[in-house]
Amino acid sequence: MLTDDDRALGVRLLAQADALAAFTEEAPALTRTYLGPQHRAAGDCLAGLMREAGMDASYDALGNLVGRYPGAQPDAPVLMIGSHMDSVRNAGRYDGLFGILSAIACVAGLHARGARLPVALEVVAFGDEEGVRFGITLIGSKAMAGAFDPAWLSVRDRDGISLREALVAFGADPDAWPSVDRRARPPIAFLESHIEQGPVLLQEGLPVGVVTAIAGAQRALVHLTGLAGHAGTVPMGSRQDALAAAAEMVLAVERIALARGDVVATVGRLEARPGAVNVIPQDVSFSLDVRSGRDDTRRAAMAEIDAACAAIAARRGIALRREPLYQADAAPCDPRLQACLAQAIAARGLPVRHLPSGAGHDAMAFPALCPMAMLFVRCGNGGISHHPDEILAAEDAAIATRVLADALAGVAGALQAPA
Ligand code: HGY
Ligand code: MN
Ligand code: MN
Repeated sequence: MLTDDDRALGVRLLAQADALAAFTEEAPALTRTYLGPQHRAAGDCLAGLMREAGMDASYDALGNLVGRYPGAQPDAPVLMIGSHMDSVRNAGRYDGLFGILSAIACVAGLHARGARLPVALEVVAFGDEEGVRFGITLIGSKAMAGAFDPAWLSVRDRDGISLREALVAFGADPDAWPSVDRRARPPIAFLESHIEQGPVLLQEGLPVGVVTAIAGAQRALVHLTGLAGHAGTVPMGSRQDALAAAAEMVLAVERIALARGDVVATVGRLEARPGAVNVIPQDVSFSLDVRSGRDDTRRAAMAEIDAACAAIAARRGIALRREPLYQADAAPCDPRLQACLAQAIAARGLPVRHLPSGAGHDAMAFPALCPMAMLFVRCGNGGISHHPDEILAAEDAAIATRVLADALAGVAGALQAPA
């Protein structure tokens, strides 16, 4: 049963998300990419909320914003919570942001009571989870887990700006990236609350759910080179049309994923050059995103896709190069942390639903560093996400935040207990 305070909390969280949605590069659409001017503006707004909640807040060397709320003891171990503040293009306003705002609200509740936990809390707003600007993803969370690749500093965005240059322009320090690595003193756990971005909780009438595992994913760019020519004079039978080849490959990707059932595969971006109406396309690049809850299945599907694309390219006289962008294995959520979340849900008289995450999250970078778990909150509108019609009810935002706050108190004890 929600109290008036709960309702007020939910309304406040949605109002904060609305305010943060104003920091966009493509108004009226919401697009906020890593290290852009809106990243800084939104980060400064979040830093203000962190400070009001009794935290000190600062950016690390890679532009992640970190808020710190000391524990009951000066050397208390760190429990990390948070999510990402970047977005996809034309995004919804709760993807990532809800996880940050709900984490800040948990700390604000402790601060209001002058309470301290046996752990220090660190709230992190990761700067790059989506990978929109540089094609890489999980840059901040991977760096914390010791998986940052300094070669990424040379990767350039579509305007030719390198990650190094973007970090310097942001006021961050690219050469200090090792300082983001937490392996020397890892947090005891990482907890992320996040909208489900799917229909399960909505269909079952549940406000929250406990994530069991995060699907593994592989991303690549496929570059095709054919032969440009005059659209009016080159006979159909002697063309090396890179766009026609790409079209056949895109349908092959869909066919292979459909046939396998436990794989999803998406071509989200396709560029054809020279892009003139009366010229046969010579150069085409398209993105590939392949995911599965099982890593062996995902790898087999990617191999089948590679073979199908190679055969199409050979038959059409097209050169093909696949540029790997990113790979993350499926990440299991720690059973003890799942139990903490389940207990906090049950204590509120709510049914406990465990479910996997088809979407990737910062939490998937953490198993290499510390135990992690995720709390999902129901989205409305059929669960649509990565879309401006993403919906979160104030009541659900409040319930999820209360569950997260209750679970935090239980985590310290749970992790000291034998696994
Ligand atoms: O792509 C994903 O699954 C996440 O939204 N970055
Ligand atoms: Mn997303
Ligand atoms: Mn997200």
